[in-house]
Amino acid sequence: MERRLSVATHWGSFVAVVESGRLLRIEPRGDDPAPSPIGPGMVRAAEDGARVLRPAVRKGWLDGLPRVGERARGSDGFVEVSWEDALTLVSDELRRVRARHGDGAVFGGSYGWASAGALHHAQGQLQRFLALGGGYTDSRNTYSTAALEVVLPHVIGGHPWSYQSRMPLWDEIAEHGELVVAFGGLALKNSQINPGGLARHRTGELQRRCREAGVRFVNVSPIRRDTADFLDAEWLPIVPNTDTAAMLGIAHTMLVNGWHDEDFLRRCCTGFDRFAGYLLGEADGVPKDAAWAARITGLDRDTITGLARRLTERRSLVMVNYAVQRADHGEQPIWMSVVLAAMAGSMGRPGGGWGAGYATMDATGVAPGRPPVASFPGVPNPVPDFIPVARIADALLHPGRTIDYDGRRLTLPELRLVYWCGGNPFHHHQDLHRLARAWQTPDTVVVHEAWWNTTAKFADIVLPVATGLERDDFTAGFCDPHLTAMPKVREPAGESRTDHRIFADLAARLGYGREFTESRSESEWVRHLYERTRAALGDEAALPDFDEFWRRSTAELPALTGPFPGSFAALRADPERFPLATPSGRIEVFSAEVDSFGYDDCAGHPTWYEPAEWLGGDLAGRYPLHLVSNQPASRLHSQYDNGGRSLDSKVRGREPVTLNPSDAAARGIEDGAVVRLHNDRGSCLAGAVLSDEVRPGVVQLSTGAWWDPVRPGRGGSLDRHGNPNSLTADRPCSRLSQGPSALSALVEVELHDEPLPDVLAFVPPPIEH
Ligand SMILES: Nc1nc2c(c(=O)[nH]1)N[C@H]1C(S)=C(S)[C@@H](COP(=O)(O)OP(=O)(O)OC[C@H]3O[C@@H](n4cnc5c(=O)[nH]c(N)nc54)[C@H](O)[C@@H]3O)O[C@H]1N2
Ligand SMILES: Nc1nc2c(c(=O)[nH]1)N[C@H]1C(S)=C(S)[C@@H](COP(=O)(O)OP(=O)(O)OC[C@H]3O[C@@H](n4cnc5c(=O)[nH]c(N)nc54)[C@H](O)[C@@H]3O)O[C@H]1N2
Ligand SMILES: [Mo]
Repeated sequence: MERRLSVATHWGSFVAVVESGRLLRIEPRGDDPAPSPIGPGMVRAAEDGARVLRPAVRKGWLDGLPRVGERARGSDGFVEVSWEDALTLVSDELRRVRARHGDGAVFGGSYGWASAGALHHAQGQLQRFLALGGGYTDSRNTYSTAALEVVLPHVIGGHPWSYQSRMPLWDEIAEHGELVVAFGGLALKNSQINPGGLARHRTGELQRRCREAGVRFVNVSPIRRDTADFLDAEWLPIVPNTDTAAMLGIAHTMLVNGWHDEDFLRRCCTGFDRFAGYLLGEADGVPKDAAWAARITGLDRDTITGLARRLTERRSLVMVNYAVQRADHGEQPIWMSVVLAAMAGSMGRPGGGWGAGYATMDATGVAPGRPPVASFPGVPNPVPDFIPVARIADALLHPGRTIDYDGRRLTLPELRLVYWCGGNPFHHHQDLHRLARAWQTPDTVVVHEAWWNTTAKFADIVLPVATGLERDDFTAGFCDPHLTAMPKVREPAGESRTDHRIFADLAARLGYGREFTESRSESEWVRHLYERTRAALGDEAALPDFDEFWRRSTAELPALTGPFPGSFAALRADPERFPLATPSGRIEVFSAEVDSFGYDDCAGHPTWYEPAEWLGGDLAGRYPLHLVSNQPASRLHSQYDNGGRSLDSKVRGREPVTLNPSDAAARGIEDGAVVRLHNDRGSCLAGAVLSDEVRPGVVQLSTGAWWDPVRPGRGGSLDRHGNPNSLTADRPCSRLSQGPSALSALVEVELHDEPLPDVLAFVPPPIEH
């Protein structure tokens, strides 16, 4: 007898078809207009040879030699142990490190997307466990948008993510908008995703409606397919990392022609005069005019002046995606895009103005938010220390060193125990060889993983976890107005257990089991979190009781309507009554606060800084191709790289890399060939795909192929599989955000005409049973 059960993931809701406890298929749901193919491919990974089946401990660590062997972590074999022994090892080590080195020596920043679920959120589980045990060093901001999160509150005020509810929705753009200029495009591949879940993928149909209503789209991006064909967008193949220069050229043109919105700039912004001086080149003698911008960006001068005219004449929307800020000086394109929109005349008008991150997930522009949903409760962390999220290798390599961060000085802590749960730093961090070296410094690394990915292979103690298919939960995504039930659809593989159960057992050993679980079982927690959500929403929301919800497997949440604080429409209407939460109450074209930090890499107004690596720099002589390591269409980061969808996308077992045919021809590379990408930091193999949809001088290699280094830690050493972070630089965006700058990397590509090494990424390390 087949049973059909509800599945919820970051890439959408599906139906699992199960027979006698076996997961047969995962199918799209009938009411999802654009289901993601990542879902059905999950079945292939559910029980593949890469599953971690039993707790395992690295041999060298078990022998009491945690630091011995310069490159032991990532190279050693493992010994399987019982859960009893594993839990004893972890709790004893936590106790030892806390007593010897203090609570701040435990790193629980553990960045990562983990899986959907209100209860089983890996990071939430870890951080409650560590906070109740005395605290931990945390991380701040995200790999996604660190530069945006730090700079935007200075410019428009409010919570770093409040822009989500302050920018026009797709519906409004369709109704009122005329022109959308998208820096970084609007890649539909990214709208497969929404953190926390997603009942129905709507971005595609909403974009299409805009086009049908006559909205024109401009795709400013090195890659044409960053906009869907049906948008019929004008493609401006910009030199990567030069968006700020393009926007400055447009702004200069507006200014000298008097096309800019003087009224809005005077009433609703502060510091435009200072910025205008910069545009005109008053201090540095360099007017940031269209000709100047054309030289930097590779765009035509007339295109730039034309954009200035069209942006001011039409109801226009200036959009930036996230990739433009995951780059050297990534704060600048964000800040500058707000200033450009403020100049263009549509700020605070229906369907126009400014917005960020449209189509980076199926949430932005779809809905302004959703009512709060209860999650596993956090507790305050007794340790105040944190690191900016992407400074993990710096902290491990240089404890005690001080760094700048958003006007403060931070001292990098000495981390002795690293606890990672729900993230994959050996995919997500830049310059993985540097991370591999940094990773040798702590006494102990504990990782909860379901698969023997690279992060598991680099751990000392690996605890096998149940996946999101192997436990009961429910979820609602960001801005997604649906609750979805997540009943267990298969038993946990091998001896794996939920993160919650692992932490509950550890907490019990450490003497705070009751505090951690509040004496609830997992099923009681699921029911409790749902009922708390239902009670908080009140009778009007009319959510069914838990049993009814579980039977139906979905429940609709009430829509969230404004007004939302910090609205640009309100600001335009009356800036005295509706000031922004910035020091001036206005949009800060010039920020006295940022200026007062005195940073040489982030001034008080948007500024063009030459990126450390770009096609216009000296290094391009040696490494003439810009590496665009964007998000994969075939998976979520590294998740389900071993799933059907991602495996089917590989070229001779390697991650596909897309090159322009002219760059390929110059190197004797044909479609389907295996190539080697390299620079001074590392090298990797990948399978060539030729396409003129990628600008000449640019190569596109998605993130997330499980890193498969021949000699981990050895600079230049080969990755057999194709992870771009074997090539990227671990360089902060600036002293302001300390964010990751993955998209500022130059490489060279050559045909790999040697024998092909096997890809070992999906093969577990040597394990003694
Ligand atoms: N070069 C380059 N690098 C990048 C980027 C880029 O654009 N270019 N993008 C960056 C961005 S935006 C991001 S967000 C990061 C993403 O980086 P991550 O969020 O670290 O990537 P994921 O692959 O989602 O890793 C999640 C891990 O958690 C595990 N997991 C899933 N569910 C559970 C669970 O319930 N419990 C436990 N214990 N584990 C679980 C999965 O198996 C997986 O290994 O990558 C960043 N890295
Ligand atoms: N399928 C899928 N969707 C995802 C994810 C995933 O892993 N898989 N990850 C999710 C996450 S965590 C995040 S943070 C978002 C990220 O959302 P984004 O950061 O917006 O997504 P990316 O795919 O990294 O980049 C989008 C495009 O930006 C362009 N680009 C890169 N550099 C530049 C530049 O300097 N200038 C200009 N103009 N364009 C540039 C590239 O052509 C690239 O295709 O995506 C989310 N969506
Ligand atoms: Mo992200």
